[in-house]
Amino acid sequence: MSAAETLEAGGRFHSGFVTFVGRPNAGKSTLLNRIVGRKIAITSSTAQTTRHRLTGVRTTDTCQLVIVDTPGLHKPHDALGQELNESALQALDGVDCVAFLLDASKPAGRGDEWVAQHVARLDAAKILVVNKADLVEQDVVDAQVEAARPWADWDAVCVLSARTGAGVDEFVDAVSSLLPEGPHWFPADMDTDQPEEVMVAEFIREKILRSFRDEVPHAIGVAVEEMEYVKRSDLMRIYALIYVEHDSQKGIIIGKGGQALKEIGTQARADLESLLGCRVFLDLRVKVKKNWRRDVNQIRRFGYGQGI
Ligand SMILES: Nc1nc2c(ncn2[C@@H]2O[C@H](COP(=O)(O)OP(=O)(O)O)[C@@H](O)[C@H]2O)c(=O)[nH]1
Ligand SMILES: [Mg+2]
Repeated sequence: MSAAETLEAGGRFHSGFVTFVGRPNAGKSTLLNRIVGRKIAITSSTAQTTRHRLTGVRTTDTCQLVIVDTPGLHKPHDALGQELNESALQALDGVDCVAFLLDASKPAGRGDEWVAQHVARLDAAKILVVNKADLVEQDVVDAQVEAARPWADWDAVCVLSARTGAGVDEFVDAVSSLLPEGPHWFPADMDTDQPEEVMVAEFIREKILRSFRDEVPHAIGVAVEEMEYVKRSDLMRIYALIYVEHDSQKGIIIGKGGQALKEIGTQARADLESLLGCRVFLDLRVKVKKNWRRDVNQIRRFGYGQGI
């Protein structure tokens, strides 16, 4: 029987809110993109890549998963870190299901256990997810599962690779079976709650995260000043500002003869054209805003953490 037939035969529609938690870099945003079926969340190997709490929606004939991706939980070092933690913890309130992600390639440690302790206390279905299974042998996966098993009362255990997609359908099935009966919370054709301008700013920030090391990625904030669609040439003109904290960082982002900034622009434009489905003209400027990461108002103005 197909899913649609099951519904007609008296099965009820299931839906609910699912939160992904786990330490930075576990692969939460990659898994979200994989489940939604297109890139809505940025990813990188830099910690604190995700600064927004964002929602991705996957709707099937029988079920709707409303997935909340969070900045990873970690020990905060500054106001930005604190905001990101608050945002991640708040996202746990009242959800139907929590998926706790572990990176298979890093031995489960105290940091993971700390996150799992928050999960264990929740009145929600709990799934242990061991991600990045493509990177390790089966015995390593088994060891991760055994290490994490006592941390909470898991309703399901899933081993998968968000990168290759292996095991992801099984994970979606596991979540679906744990969700209560419920309505469509979002229209079936809607896959994210993020405004276009926020996604554009984030896609630009992703290129910076992937191009620079050390402090630079953390010191960056991106804001879209203006987006203007020119119908005649099917072109979106985008004007965006990249904020840094110090003059030296501005120099690094711009690079010799503007080369580094140009490269960021080229990479971002390619991504933005597939996001927006039209040609893109991208104007990027770099501005210094001293110590913005200590300024909660500025953090929220960017929309990071709990946003405005
Ligand atoms: N090999 C491998 N890499 C992955 C997998 N999932 C995520 N990654 C990589 O791990 C890094 C962190 O992923 P991201 O989704 O940004 O992690 P987040 O901080 O938990 O949201 C990125 O470089 C991803 O490409 C996976 O299943 N296999
Ligand atoms: Mg992320």
